[in-house]
Amino acid sequence: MPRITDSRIYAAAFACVLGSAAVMGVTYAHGRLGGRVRDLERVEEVRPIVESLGLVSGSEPAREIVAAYDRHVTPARRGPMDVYEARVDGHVLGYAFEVAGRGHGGQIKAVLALDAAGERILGLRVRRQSESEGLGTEITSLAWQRKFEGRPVRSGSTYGFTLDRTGSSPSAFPLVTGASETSRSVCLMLNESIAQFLSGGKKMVELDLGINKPNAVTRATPGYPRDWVKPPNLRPEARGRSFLVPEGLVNLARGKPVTSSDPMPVIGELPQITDGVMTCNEGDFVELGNGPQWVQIDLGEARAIHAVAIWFYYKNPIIYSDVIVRVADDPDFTRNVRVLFNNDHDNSSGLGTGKDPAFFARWWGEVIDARDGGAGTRARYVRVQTNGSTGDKGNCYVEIAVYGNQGP
Ligand SMILES: [Ca+2]
Repeated sequence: MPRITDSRIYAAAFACVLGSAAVMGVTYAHGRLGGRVRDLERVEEVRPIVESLGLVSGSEPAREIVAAYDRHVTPARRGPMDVYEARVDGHVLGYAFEVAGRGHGGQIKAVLALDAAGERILGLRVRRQSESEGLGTEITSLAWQRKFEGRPVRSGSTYGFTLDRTGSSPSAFPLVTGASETSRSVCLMLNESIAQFLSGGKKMVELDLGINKPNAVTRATPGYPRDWVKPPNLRPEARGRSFLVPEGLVNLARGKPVTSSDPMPVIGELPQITDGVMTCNEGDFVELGNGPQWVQIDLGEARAIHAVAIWFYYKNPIIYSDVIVRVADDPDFTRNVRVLFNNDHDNSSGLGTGKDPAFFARWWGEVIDARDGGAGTRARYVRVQTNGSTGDKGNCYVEIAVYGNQGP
């Protein structure tokens, strides 16, 4: 009997040992496999970061990719924004950060790297994308991604790139062949991230003028006036220019009182200029007398203004003359007067020569930049002046919106 007991004990012990060994074996294998998966995931995680920063060429073995990350890159914060700081020999080489946006077919993720001064792009690497076949392969190609290297991140007051089809300037976005929606998404996603980085990490968004809501505007077909003389300072059409502002701005002008150099308009009434109606049909516009005329909005109190959007009468192709936009602390424009825009190239309106370009009034509105480096322009009174126009309408205003912070 003891032998049976022994053999049972041995059998049980043997089974136990065997089982443990098997469990250990599986655990070991799983651990190794899991480790390898984690290693691979880590390589894929850090590869776009070190490649965009130019720390590796991309052809190195996986362990060198990871080693370059570990040696040079530290996760850091820029205000509320997560960035990767890269250092070489104790000096900051640059910063990389994740960018994300929605493309035509799904989400696009990439890593963008800027130099230490925040002036030029070091590199761009697309992480993954679910754009449709063909369109996606171009944005993941090294050739396309390398088109961004060395490009300036700001031109004048514009962050990032413009979707200018004819442009060959350094700020012209490298268009994706046959994919205007993808180009638009990627361009906007890069511009928003660049603006956020340059604004100390504060989230920046494209200014929403409300023109994409149904029937918000009259979609007049762009064209040219008959027998017109082209102003020497006429700029190309600027539709689709991305204008980035801090999140949460509102139209401070909506419903605010309007005064004018012509208190008795030929057509319409002054409150229509701030009533939020941007359509351009009969009865939607205010026509002032001939010659230099202005309209003025009192915001009620001084606010940080980031943009002034103007819709002149736009149903016909019209270029308004001597467009001058100013802000001041008092209604008579004697205190702290600042010029936001002036395209009076020959000083025919007498407020000084302006270097801004002439433009066609269009349904997408004219956005005047008041960001002033990011903090906005602080003022209570906004005055927009014109001196007639080329075309058949004199000084005709549809709407003026003033975008700024709701609070003080
Ligand atoms: Ca209106």
